[in-house]
Amino acid sequence: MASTPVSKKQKTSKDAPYELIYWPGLPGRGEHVRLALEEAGASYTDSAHLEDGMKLVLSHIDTKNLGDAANPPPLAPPILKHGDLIINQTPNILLYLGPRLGLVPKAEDDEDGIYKVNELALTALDGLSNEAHDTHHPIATGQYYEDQKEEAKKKSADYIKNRIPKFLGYFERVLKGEASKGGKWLYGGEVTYADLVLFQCLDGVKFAFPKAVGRMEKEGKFKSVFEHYERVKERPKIKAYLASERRQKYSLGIYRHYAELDED
Ligand SMILES: N[C@@H](CCC(=O)N[C@@H](CS)C(=O)NCC(=O)O)C(=O)O
Repeated sequence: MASTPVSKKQKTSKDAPYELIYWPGLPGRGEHVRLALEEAGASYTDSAHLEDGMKLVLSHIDTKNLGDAANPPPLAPPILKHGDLIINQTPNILLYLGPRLGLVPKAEDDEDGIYKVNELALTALDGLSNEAHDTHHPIATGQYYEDQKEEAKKKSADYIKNRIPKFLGYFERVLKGEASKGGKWLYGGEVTYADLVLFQCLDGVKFAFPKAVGRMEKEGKFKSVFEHYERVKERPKIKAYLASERRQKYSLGIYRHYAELDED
């Protein structure tokens, strides 16, 4: 393969702190990045806790921003800045951080492991984050929930009946599968960022639909998934983070609790 011309190489100082740029005031998709950084004990700044955090986010997604010589402009947060590198898209950020934070298998032990971890994270984000958002905004992201309540009710009923069980059932199989290497973690017998993503997604869905998910937990069909959730929650650094002020409360983001959308 031809080597990259020096002028096109991205300079990234490994000593630079990670900078998470995300809307202040809610966990949102930024939480997946935070959990990875927290689990690894990495030092990072978070616009959620900076005085001008909102301005910083807006400056990156400003329609006048054309990016720079090496970085296209981001469309939406979360955004990660690391030295001269600026990237966005949650799973893309995790793909970048995974090897740096020790949250994917080492390439020398498992060359393709990173792609397995990424597929698991993408699957959790598809079904338990993106689709969870669509339950309260099934028609238009730019319109109020109140203007699409009827459709949201229908969407949520289907989400509870068909989609949550489908995705929890999938992760139940993953944890029972041989590639999990023992069923403690999703892949390869060690914690990876996919475990953190699934934890955060399930935490959000539990918040949004406490009755439906509570019932599913009691029924015992997805026992391994709920045990996995508790296992992630009890990891010392995650536990300390969740108890800290850095962990923000759910608000008007992806995961919203509207009692009328939950089951009776
Ligand atoms: N696929 C992107 C979605 C990014 C995204 O939708 N970000 C939200 C906040 S969680 C946002 O600000 N969206 C603005 C918009 O879509 O107009 C990712 O995973 O990062």
